[in-house]
This record gives sequence, C-alpha cells and structure tokens, in this order.
Amino acid sequence: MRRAVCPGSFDPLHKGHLEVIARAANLFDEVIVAVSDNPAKRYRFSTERRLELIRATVSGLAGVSAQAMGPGLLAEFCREVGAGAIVKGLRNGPDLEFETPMAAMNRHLTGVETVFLPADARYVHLSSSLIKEVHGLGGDISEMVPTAVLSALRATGPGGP
Ligand code: COD
Repeated sequence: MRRAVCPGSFDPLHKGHLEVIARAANLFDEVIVAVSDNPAKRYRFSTERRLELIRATVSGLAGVSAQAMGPGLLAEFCREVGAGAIVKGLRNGPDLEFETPMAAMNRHLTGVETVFLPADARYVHLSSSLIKEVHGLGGDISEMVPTAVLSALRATGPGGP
C-alpha cells in the first residue's frame, strides 16, 4: 500500500491544491490531505471548517481522505500515518527554493521522501492569500475555488486574515 500526504494550510482550498491532490491520487493508493493547525498563524477558517470544505470537495476522489496535522512536525505525522511520501505542488522558482530545504530536512528526520508536482498552467497564479485578497476587494474568484469554498467565502464576507 503506497500512502502519501498532501500537506498545507488550505485556508482555503483552491483549484491549484485540488489539482495536485487529484494527481497524487493517481500516483498513490491512498492520499491523506493533512491540514496544518499552527497556533502562531491566524486562519480565515477554523481547522474543522477547512477539513469540512476539503472533505466535501474530495469526496469523489478514490483513496483521498483529510486529517488535521496539528502543530507538530510533518515528518512525524507522516510516520504516524504510515506515509512514505509527501506530495507538494510547485508554482515557480521561489517555491522550489523554499521547499527544497524542507524536503531535505523531512528526509533527514524520518526518511520520508518529497515528490514535487509542477503546478498546472491554469492554476499557477493561485494562492489562498491572493484569492482572499481578490475576493475581499470584490473580484470574481468563482473559477479559482471549488463550489463549497466559494459559498464559505461568500458567507464569511470580505474581511479576516
Ligand atoms: N498550484 C499547485 N500547488 C500549489 C498551488 C498552486 N496554485 N498553491 C499552493 N500549492 C501547494 C504549495 O506549494 C504547498 O505544497 C501546498 O499546495 C499547500 O499550500 P498552502 O499554502 O495551503 O500551505 P502552506 O505552504 O501554508 O503549508 C505549509 C506546511 C503546513 C506544509 C508547512 O508549514 C509544514 O510542513 N508545517 C509542519 C511543521 C514542520 O514540519 N516544520 C518543519 C519543516 S521541515
């Protein structure tokens, strides 16, 4: 059984994340979407709400589930759930520079490998923070996020982190 973890804040999930998760599901038997809960960070959506939105969106993807990762080490979380790989999307050079030392550190810690998937050209400009900003300023984000997330963002209004 090949199991992978797709980690992130997912505050909120967008179509770039979803596309990487779907591609990971084609490569691995099981994919756990791990939602980080870092007390030092301010999130727009609670961990429970982020999990709900992810679960509602990935329900049609075979082998994909979602769990809270808590504030601890990602490498330890992978060990606890029996995942041999972390899958991450890369949008550009700065993403690669940022992610490369983390991949090496995670491998050093527990031997977990990181698999990078290049972002789909349709979604390479998407980030949760930009989407929240554009939405807050009245821009149309309906093609950038899954339906459940669009409703949730509309319900929270423009403000917040
Ligand atoms: N297309 C494709 N992939 C994308 C896109 C896009 N448009 N946007 C983002 N992604 C990728 C990101 O590169 C990332 O891999 C993933 O999707 C999640 O993105 P975010 O923004 O929701 O999540 P981050 O970057 O805030 O998540 C950071 C982690 C939680 C993964 C990180 O902080 C972590 O590993 N924390 C655990 C603590 C730990 O172990 N620290 C030591 C690290 S060595």
